[in-house]
Amino acid sequence: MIVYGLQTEQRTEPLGLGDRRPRLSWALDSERRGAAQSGYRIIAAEREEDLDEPARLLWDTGRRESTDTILIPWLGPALRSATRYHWRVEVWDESGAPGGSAQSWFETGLLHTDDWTAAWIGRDAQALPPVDPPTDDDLDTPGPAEAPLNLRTAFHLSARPVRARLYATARGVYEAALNGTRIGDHELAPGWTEYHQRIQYQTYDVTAHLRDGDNVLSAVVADGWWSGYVGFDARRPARHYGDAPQFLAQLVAEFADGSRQVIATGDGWTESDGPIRSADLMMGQFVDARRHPGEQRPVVVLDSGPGPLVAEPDAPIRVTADLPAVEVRAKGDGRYIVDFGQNLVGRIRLIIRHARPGQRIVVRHAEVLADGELYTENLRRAAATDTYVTAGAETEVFEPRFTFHGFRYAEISGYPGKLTGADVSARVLHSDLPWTGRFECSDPVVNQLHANIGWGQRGNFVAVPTDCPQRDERLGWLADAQVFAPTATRNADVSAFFARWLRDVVDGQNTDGAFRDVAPIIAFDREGAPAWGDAGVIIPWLLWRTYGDRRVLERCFDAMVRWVEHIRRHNPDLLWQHRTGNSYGDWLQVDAETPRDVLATAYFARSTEIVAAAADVLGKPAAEYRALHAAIKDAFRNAYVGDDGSVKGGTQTAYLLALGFGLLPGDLVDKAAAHLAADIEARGDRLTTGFVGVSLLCPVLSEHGRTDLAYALLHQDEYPSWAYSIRHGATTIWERWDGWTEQHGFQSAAMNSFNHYSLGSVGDWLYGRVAGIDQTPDSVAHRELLLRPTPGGRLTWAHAEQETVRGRVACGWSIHDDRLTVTATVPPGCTAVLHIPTTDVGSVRENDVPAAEVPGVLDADGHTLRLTSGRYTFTASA
Ligand code: RAM
Repeated sequence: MIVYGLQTEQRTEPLGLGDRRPRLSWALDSERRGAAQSGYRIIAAEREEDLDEPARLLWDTGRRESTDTILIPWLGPALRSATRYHWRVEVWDESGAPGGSAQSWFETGLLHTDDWTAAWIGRDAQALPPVDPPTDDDLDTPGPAEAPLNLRTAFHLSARPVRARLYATARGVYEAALNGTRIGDHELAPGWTEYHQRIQYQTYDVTAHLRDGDNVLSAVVADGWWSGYVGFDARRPARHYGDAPQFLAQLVAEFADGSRQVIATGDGWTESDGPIRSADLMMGQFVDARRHPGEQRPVVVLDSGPGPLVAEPDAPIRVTADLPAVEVRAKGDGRYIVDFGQNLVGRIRLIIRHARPGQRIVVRHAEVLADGELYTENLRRAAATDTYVTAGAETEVFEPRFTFHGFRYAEISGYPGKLTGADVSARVLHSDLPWTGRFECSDPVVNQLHANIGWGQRGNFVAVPTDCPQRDERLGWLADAQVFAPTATRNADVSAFFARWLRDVVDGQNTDGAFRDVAPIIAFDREGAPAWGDAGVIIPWLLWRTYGDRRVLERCFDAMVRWVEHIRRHNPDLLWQHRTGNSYGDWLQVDAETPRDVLATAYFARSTEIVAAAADVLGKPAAEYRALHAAIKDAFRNAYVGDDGSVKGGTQTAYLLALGFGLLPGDLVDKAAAHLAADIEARGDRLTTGFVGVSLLCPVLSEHGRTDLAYALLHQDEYPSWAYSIRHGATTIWERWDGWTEQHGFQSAAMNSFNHYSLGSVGDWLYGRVAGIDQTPDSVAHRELLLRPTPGGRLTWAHAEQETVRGRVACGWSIHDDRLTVTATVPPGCTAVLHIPTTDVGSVRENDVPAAEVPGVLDADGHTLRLTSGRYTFTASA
């Protein structure tokens, strides 16, 4: 057996961990059928070499008879701040023989308030020429952003440190440097959280940056989410959090003789102008490369004390790819339009040669073209324009650092000389979550759909799960996140990312128990709408099911209960009609308005059902919520469901909610499923679902024996469909089915993003049904897989893989000449229920061995095999 993928608090070797009782996990791999862990031992020490010295261990669990491999809490001695802990896990296999070992480490951050000596620093506004106060016009016309802070301090070290860490954060977004060299690869740090509640600090290993003698620590801090434009609130200076950026940092150097030196923000730091004249996430960045840091002015030291600082618990934003231009088109008037072939999120990198000083290069961005020119109307107030004024050096590189754009095309004007593809590329940035999924099939359009979903996920997981990355919005909309989250867990390890964002969701809850529409709260202070607020219940449950994260469920549980109680309190007849916030219904549906109370009540039932299930998991009383769930179902049935299985409104989404959330009595299920199918068929195999319904569409059809229809929708390429957008060049998921149509061209620019992940929630079904990876309803963290490879449509094969917390899961199928082949990988310690979609159950074999006799097959019953761990390849008649 191989032990691999060691994690501490759902991250690999985290530096600057804030948890005092972090949880340790590992994954297992083995080709052997039936491989499983029967026991483990964890040992830990402060020095790596001490792991081999039993007397020097800090913690030793001894051999524990246990199959547990995930999220095992640290029960060693209390962790000290700023300390690295090495740990090793040894496992025993199913026969009790040694089964392999692996080791990893984590390092704590500053765990105690009094570890901090740094103070917040900022610009002394008095020292600057006066600026006009904002007028009412500023509310309508975005003004230029504030110039970033250029901060520095010089210090002397009398030796090279043996170890040095920088702990830093900003109210704004920052990049730090030591002796002129950038530190780390974080982008837009510290990311975006509900700043009133907490700001994340980052930890960097800066040992190699420091030298014996004089050193300079510097930082550039721009507005970011703190004081820049956020959402569609155009106030300037923005008053969401603060008026101007601030910085806080503490560098701790440790020397061979055991002494320490701390350099912290506070008195003695200075501030100056720099080449970046303005930088804003939405507006863009303006750089005048002729300008050098000028006169150094003292900073002001703001409130001391740490403020609400927390260690960054999940992966930072990073640049993860560099896409070359696929086409550079000269417009003949000094402008170029560059196509990167992919709608992406990030910024461009431009190389400029032999410019004269003072030449002004302007870069604008757009997702799509109209008549060969950038179409920017849908960006609304986001100027998304970067400007670079050349210094006049032989070679200059322009890459804005404190902004990001959603774009496929860039228009570059003022470029000196001839622009070629070699001089420009697109830097892709997003929260750098480990990519864990792969899906592929025989149909290129479906593969493009999967790629579009993946790009939508990358581009919209930027600090928080956003609705869109390009216009003046980019908010953490709850419904978007909720419907897409199951797909997101397939593609990437989103455990720590969502767990962190859920803190903002929970903090946003009002005193009446209402979650909101967005988190962090910007612009909307109202109560969450049905399917929006419910994310506060649905996502913690998903994290439990997918990752086995009980702590996040515990942490959210009271808030989940309060949400359900909030709805019950205002809707005593259990139909959710009051306090529905800005009830959006089945947002962006196609001519099929689902009654809002039907949708709301269905979600009320779903959230209540989850609360009951979560109570069970946490050992809390569940009966009340189980009874409430049954009562809501009754109310739903009595108010909305006819004896013929019809559901009020008769829309696809009305049926999908009733079926998908299990709200119908047994005798009406088939009838309702028939109504659903009939509606789709009557429209020529077309969908009408919006954001909310679409996430249930294909899964519910499959669950009710109509995978054929789900495939028909998957392959449909007339409007409205996924493939329609692909036929018209989409490389991401559009916000609206009719973002652009042959008949009407662009939808209203007031709301028309070409990179919204919600309608991409079908990705979960591609993995779960087309390729066939799922888990049984009672399984947690893939302990018992449900593998249902499902041939259909035009496909001749499909295959998916997922790196789960227990190990790698794979499932796939192919059909050639009436022969069906099904492959499955089940990680050690897991079992699987595998459905073989054959016409002849007697024909199922591995090599020449009949299914029931195949080693590892625990049980064979008709189309269904129960498997122990291992890798399998079955063949059968198609
Ligand atoms: C739009 C957002 C988001 C949606 C809300 C209701 O502005 O883009 O996708 O959740 O509206």
